[in-house]
Amino acid sequence: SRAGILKFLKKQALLLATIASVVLGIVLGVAMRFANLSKLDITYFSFPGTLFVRMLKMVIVPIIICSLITAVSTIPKTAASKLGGRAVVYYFATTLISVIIGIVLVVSINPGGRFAQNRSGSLRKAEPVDTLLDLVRNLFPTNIVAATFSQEFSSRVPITSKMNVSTVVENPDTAGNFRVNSTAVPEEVTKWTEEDVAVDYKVALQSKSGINALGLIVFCLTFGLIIGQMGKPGRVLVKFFAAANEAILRMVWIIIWYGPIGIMFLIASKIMDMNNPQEELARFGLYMVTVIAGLIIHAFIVLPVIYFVVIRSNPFSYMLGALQAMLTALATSSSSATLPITITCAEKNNKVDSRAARFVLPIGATINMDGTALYEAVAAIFIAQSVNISLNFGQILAVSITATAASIGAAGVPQAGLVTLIIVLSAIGLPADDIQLILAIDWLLDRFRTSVNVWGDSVGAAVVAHLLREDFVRMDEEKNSVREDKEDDG
Ligand code: DAS
Repeated sequence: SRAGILKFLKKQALLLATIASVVLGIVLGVAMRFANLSKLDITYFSFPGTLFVRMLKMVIVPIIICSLITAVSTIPKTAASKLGGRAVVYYFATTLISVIIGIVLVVSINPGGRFAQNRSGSLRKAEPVDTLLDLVRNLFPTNIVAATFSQEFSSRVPITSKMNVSTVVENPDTAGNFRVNSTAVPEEVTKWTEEDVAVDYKVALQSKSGINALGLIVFCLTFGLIIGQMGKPGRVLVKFFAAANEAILRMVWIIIWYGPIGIMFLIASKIMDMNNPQEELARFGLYMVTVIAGLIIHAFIVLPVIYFVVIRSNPFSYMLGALQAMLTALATSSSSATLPITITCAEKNNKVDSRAARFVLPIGATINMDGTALYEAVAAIFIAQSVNISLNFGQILAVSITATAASIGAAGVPQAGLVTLIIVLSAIGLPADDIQLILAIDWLLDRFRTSVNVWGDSVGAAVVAHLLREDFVRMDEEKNSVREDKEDDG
């Protein structure tokens, strides 16, 4: 009926606007390519998109802090450990499945077999030990807030020999823009081409490990558990964080309405920024097909089946509720930046129990990356294929284990997966510099895998909430009876 359609349109207005903004962004980007703007002008053009990402990042730290502390401090210890246990099993199982899908596809399609390529560039050895130690070290950052988003730039930032690290002051935001402080002159920036920049992976790797939500998570979980157990003196803190959480979520709601504009400019400016898309597509066609096919299988078959088997309701209407977050992930290439919207989608649209959502989603955004794991497995084997190295079973097993670990280690920021791919490569004896072979197309695959990462987290929230539903009901009953007792007393 007409009224029904109108009601639907009104309810989904934001989602529809977001879908429209993705389409408009693509059209605008393609059209603006004819204007041949310089890199610097594209940076100006993308300003509204940059603002969107900045707004999201602004609320990430408070959101991680408040939601994790609230999640674990408001439930009994036994429920908290059950929640944690179920979540970890979910993260691990789905990541492993996605890695296996990736391996099966890349081995059978063999996208790298068509062109054996000689290595270019010097061989710089990656030290896997360093990377693993970094991971553990980052569980305990010296400054939890600063560590979360300090020193942010991705491996895609051109670091020339003329520059030192301090000259790049701000990450290329997700649109791939970067800013340089006064030590480098703007003309120099506009003159850079892919050829004359050397990407220093080692530097990128170190700076990546500076972005570290893991440390914040460890801190907040411990803190939340402690104040939950403290009894009366802890109660004021529990209430404080719960109230702060509500306030932040309202703030996110404002940011969400700016989303469509931000998303449109992020996508348009990225398309304007592409160097030579035809060549990239021709060279990486089959490899891209392999990665994207894997992501589609995981997102549209595996995760929905898991959802259906556990919850017995329609996974695709759940997906509709999470779509806003998935599109934001597509535009920002960052699970962390998307987190505020992922939480809102789960709680508001999909009515997932907030105690589960606030636990599963912030942790998931940092460690549960199905898309990244799949991508890393495919990428590593693709590289081996294209340098004519055939892998034995043991090496493929090593790929699956390290790809899982590398996806956990990757931060939820643009192209983090490309950097942690070094771990996978070194497990099969390939040099770190080989990531150069797939660098050109990574920005695009990054967007798709990030979207799948966010979808995986969203399904996880629903699954874990469902598994704990009886515990939650019991907790609510207990809370109500305590309240009634109090009222009786008064
Ligand atoms: N872009 C990522 C994310 O935020 C991780 C990756 O690079 O794979 O999920």
